[in-house]
Amino acid sequence: MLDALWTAATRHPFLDAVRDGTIADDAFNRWLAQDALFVADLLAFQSRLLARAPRPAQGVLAGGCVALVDELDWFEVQAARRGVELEQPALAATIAYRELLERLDSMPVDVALTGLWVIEKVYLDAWSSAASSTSPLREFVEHWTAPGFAAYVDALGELATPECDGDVVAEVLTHEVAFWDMALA
Ligand code: HMH
Repeated sequence: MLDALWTAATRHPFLDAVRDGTIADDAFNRWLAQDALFVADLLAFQSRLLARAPRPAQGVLAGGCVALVDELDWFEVQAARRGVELEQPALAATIAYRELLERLDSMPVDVALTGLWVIEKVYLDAWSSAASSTSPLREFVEHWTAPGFAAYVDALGELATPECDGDVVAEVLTHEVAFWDMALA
């Protein structure tokens, strides 16, 4: 069950189309604007999580917050290049994901840390599946599969306890699938 969800969230027609260079511009641009909204929500969530994190988690989480601020800058540059307006209303999948992040606030800190690890691990694996030396979007794929990001995901993995928190793993993965689906809808 969880294996099937991991696969659904990391092997998606959206990612295949990015790899093959067949993704429609409007689909990619819609996804990009929604992901920028998600990253802003994630930064807010991660900042709240940092505030209640145990000592050994503080450094990784704080570094991740800085990386998310840089990521928002990077989205602005990419959006401007592509002529994408980032001030867009959040679509249903983005709103539902934000609500999950807010619910994680009232869960035990180790459950929330596990949720965060899934959020980042699934993204790394998903973009790895879109890798191709010929895709016109390879700059994006390379950005989200960079070694520094993989090291961050590993560091979060040291803090996560997915074997204890299967429900939150499944919930995050379900929202990830819905997020990719949104771009193709
Ligand atoms: C939907 N999941 C989604 N967007 C992201 N940017 C990440 C995870 C990783 O930060």
